[in-house]
Amino acid sequence: MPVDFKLYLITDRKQTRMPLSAAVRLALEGGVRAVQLREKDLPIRELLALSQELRAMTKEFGAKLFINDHVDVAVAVDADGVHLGHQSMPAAAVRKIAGTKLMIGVSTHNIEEARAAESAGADFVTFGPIYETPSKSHLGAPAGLDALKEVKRAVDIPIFALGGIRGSNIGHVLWSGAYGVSMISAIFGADDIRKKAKNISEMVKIVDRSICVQCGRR
Ligand code: 3NM
Repeated sequence: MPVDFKLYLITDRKQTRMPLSAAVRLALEGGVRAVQLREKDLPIRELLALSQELRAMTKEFGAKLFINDHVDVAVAVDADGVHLGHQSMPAAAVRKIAGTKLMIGVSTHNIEEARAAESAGADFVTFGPIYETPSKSHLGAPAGLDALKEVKRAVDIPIFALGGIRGSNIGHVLWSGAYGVSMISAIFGADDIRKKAKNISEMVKIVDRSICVQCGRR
């Protein structure tokens, strides 16, 4: 399945000032076309209900839905994919269960993890944190753009830059080899989620186009 999106929005209902589904709808209205439901502390039945709601909503917009960690929920709601972290089932095992029915994204933090994800059959990785971001301060110093460039040289699958990504640094990460960008707070923390999502989607398109034109990289 092609990775046909460049902006990958991750949820965190604790950062929105409205019910999560309302916030996701605004982001979709603004142009987001890939959403990862990442609500790690939700009881499984609530997660399932929210996943069903977001599945219906993302379909309305022709957007992809990924479920963090829960392969069973992803299959049950007919999601497009699953997003795996280091405590999730390994990507190779998920591939065995789901075949090509699910796309697989994997969170990575260094070259080794990115290479392992690629070998295990992941469709794409997130790599981060690129910049300081409060929720990941326990991971130590951010990886930065040089590390992103190294990961780009190490793997062929698409890399989504993650951690502290906002409008002002999208150009830097895409020019450093990221295929796309992934974010929580830049969109869900905005006063006007729809407007911010539109603004960031357009920025990603413009930078991506300029990269294509200037060096024919993609
Ligand atoms: N994962 P924001 S950084 C959920 O590096 C997450 O794997 C990261 O939030 C990683 O866009 C991160 O608000 C938080 O910085 C991203």
